[in-house]
Amino acid sequence: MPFLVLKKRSIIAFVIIFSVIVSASVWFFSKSDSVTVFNQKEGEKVREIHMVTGEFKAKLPDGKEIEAYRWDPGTIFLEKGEKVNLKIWGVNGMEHPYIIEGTDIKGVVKKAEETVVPLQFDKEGVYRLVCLTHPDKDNSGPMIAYIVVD
Ligand SMILES: [Cu+2]
Repeated sequence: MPFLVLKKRSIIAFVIIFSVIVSASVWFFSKSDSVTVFNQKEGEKVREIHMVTGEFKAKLPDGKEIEAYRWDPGTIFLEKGEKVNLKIWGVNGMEHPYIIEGTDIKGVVKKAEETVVPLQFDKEGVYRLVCLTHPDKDNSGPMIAYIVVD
């Protein structure tokens, strides 16, 4: 069966080409995440959603104070594929380092600063915007907002 006779060089070349294709597709599919941070083109209409950082405080009968930081509003809605600039105005709390779960979006919202987070989701679902300093009630939270993509 002469067609099975392959030169060692062509086998090596085949293996190299094959592994390049495999790693390229692995890279491509791992990159095609559910979210893309878009680059804004000039004159392009991008919807804005506004949010602030807020704080709830209460005094207990024993004089002890409890507090919870919040994103307000706590739920926002986006269409799948829609471009939105999420503008977060830092009011309460000095700094809120945040992530959006399921994406590589992260940053810090600071007091008296407006943080603009460009959003565009290719997959439907509910994504959580979480403050890493105040993620739950034991850490003056839960400072979690829900991004509903539909
Ligand atoms: Cu926070």
